[in-house]
Amino acid sequence: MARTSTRPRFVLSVAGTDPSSAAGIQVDLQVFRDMGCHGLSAVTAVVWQNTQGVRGFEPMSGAVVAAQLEAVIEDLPVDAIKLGMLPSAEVVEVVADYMARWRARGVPVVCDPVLASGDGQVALASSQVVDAMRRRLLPVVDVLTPNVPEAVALLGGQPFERLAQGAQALLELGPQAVLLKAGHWQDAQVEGFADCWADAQGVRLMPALPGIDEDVRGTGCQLSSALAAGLAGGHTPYEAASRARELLNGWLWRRRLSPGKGRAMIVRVDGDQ
Ligand code: PXL
Repeated sequence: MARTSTRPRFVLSVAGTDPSSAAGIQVDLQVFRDMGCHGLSAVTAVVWQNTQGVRGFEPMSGAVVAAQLEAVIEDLPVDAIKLGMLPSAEVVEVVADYMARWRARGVPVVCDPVLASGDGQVALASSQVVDAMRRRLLPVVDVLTPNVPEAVALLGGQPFERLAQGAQALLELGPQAVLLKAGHWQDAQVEGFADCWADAQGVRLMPALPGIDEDVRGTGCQLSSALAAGLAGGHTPYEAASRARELLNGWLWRRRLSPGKGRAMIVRVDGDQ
């Protein structure tokens, strides 16, 4: 970690739950622990799901989310924040207000805009959520980490031809930086690069990492959590993003298992990184 202080780092996840601990808050807390941080959390939705998919969810009210965030902000140090599933426009607005308060204290905010289940089968947010994110949340975010379908939705349904164009257009919605995840996007294959970074310095493609030919649950949650933990440790946003991509790639290679009847997930039983 870049910081010399010995005070433990505290990272807050504001996200939905996953009883199978492949995604959501349960995995975010494991990533924070993996990276030497103490994890804090505020639940935005209780989701019932397993390796086969999302079965349903119950959104928390804005007041319940606010009460959880108030309990944290009044009491504990927070060095970075990761936002995951925000199930209603009301919750987005409450969270945006708290993010503005934390950022005024210098706390960086990573936003993973979860709009659908990882397999794309179940909508986890409505079009009102997308509007509220554009209006209220994106301007108070340090790093936005969408995949391509989420990026298209945030851009009002407007498809883009190149990743760089999409990342630049998202940057214009207000975040300080964008990590646009390529997934199986064709640029990634053609140009030998994966993922695109945009910030005030410009837009760049990030180097491709050794791919795995399997669809694994919870990768977006873990990437954004690792990025937030890197920021908590004092890394610059670009360094934290590069490091998070490499860590996730290592976890995919070393810890990928299929314990259930559905998609693979990352299983941590060894305590290493
Ligand atoms: O992987 C996206 C995601 C994030 N957070 C929660 C989820 C999912 C996908 O299903 O359930 C709570």
